[in-house]
Amino acid sequence: MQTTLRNFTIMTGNITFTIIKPGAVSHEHIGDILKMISEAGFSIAAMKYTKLSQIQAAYFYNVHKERSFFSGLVEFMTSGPIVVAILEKENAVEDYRKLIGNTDPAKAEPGTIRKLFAESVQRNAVHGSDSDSNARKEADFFFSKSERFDRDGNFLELVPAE
Ligand code: IDP
Ligand code: MG
Repeated sequence: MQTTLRNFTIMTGNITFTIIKPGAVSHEHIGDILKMISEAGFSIAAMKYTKLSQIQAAYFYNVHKERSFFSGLVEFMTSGPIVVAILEKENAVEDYRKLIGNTDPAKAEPGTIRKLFAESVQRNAVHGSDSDSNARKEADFFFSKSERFDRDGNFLELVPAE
């Protein structure tokens, strides 16, 4: 039997990383949110249903460790299962931040994911990377090289964004 080796696709700046947070999962909004992501032109490069440990959540939100909301955020993020995914699209980071809306749902534009599904600033339905370099770091934290694919099914190799 012959095995054909697929190519690796190298991406710079065309991916972002998202989490559907515990509140949105427990309220059965996974399907609605994935539909919005798909209709906005993002394709799924990697995805899993998982649950964060305290250490994983603290590491992921380490940049906020001095903030007053940090311990509450870690508690919330570990309170139930989540969906983590790498999304691929041109200009992915910026376009996804637009699609999810402001951190505070009261300030989010109508029609954004957070406006529709967030319960509060903390329980704001989804995470979206804030830069190309963080998108890559977050994608690397959750997915191995053999778990991410481009639209043709080739392995997706991530390289540092300039
Ligand atoms: P972002 O998710 O829009 O990038 P960040 O400022 O990076 O917002 O904050 C990370 C997460 O921490 C938010 O998505 C939210 O869940 C939580 N958070 C941010 N600010 C507050 C706050 O003032 N009170 C409670 N939770 C907050
Ligand atoms: Mg952030």
